[in-house]
Amino acid sequence: IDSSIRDISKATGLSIATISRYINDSGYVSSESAEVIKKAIKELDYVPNENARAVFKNSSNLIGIVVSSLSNPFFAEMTMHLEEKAQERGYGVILFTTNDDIDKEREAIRLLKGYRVKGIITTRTQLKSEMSKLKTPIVSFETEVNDKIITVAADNFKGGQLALKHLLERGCKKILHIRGPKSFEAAELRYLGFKDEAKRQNVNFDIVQFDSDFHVAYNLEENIGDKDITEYDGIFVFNDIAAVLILRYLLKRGVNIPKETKVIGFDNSYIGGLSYPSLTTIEQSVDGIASKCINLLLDLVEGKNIKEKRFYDPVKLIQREST
Ligand code: XLF
Repeated sequence: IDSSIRDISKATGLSIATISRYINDSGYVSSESAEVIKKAIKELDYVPNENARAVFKNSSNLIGIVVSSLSNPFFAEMTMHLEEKAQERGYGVILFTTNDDIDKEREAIRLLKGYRVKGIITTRTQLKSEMSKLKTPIVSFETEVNDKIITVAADNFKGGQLALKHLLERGCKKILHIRGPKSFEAAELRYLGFKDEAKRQNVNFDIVQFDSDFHVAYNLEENIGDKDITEYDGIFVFNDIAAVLILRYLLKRGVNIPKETKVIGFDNSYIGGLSYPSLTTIEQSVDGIASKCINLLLDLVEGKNIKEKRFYDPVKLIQREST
């Protein structure tokens, strides 16, 4: 028994059973007793032991969030919104970060099951087969796990198309795409959209492949490899954090942005507004996406049957100084 329930019992002279019934709303308590207990709870500043409750009900009022990394501002913002929206609907959050490491992700899911969370939001999960077997409701951001699990994502393909169109409109002729890791489904779709539009417009572009987004700060040169990226006049980078690193790389080499080279990112995370020059980008609405993830997950948790399994959030061009 929660030790503070004993304190309430002592203070009120009522039995532990009566107090538990009141707290767990699990049986009759006379209105006089309820008043007395309520007063004691306030005076003793009693907070129920959520662990004990979870064990008792074999469930909690918590959802799990498994996020790639908080050092990428997009995911930091997304986590903030997810927590806020969960709270608005009466749920708390347990957070794990994985750095896109499969073993860390597996361990996060195992622990979340142990915490008896009601549902889980994953971000670009790499554990498709494990996710398919999970009994807990899931909403997957970006990765399409299977045709039963809900995926929420930006319209990444369309975003890639918009990026190419914008570079052409700004007069770019020699174009480069900094492509994200192939395991990021969203980044792949951005590349495919960019390629699709390039084909339609009959233009070519080169590619530099990155193996990560938030570690690139430490091995940017290695990721860029032998290519002289200062030679290009238009560069589409698969996300904002990588794009800001590219801005810095080019500026250090004396490239004038946007005069000589125009750079466009993807996300519209706050980092692009802070950089100098500020970054043109394709916005994926982090607020809208977080709302969608939480509302869909909690609808599932609360027993709703949701037929649609794919939700693509609209994207839009945000033009700033870098183009
Ligand atoms: O997974 C993609 C790639 O990076 C994600 O949406 C992001 O754009 C976040 O920065």
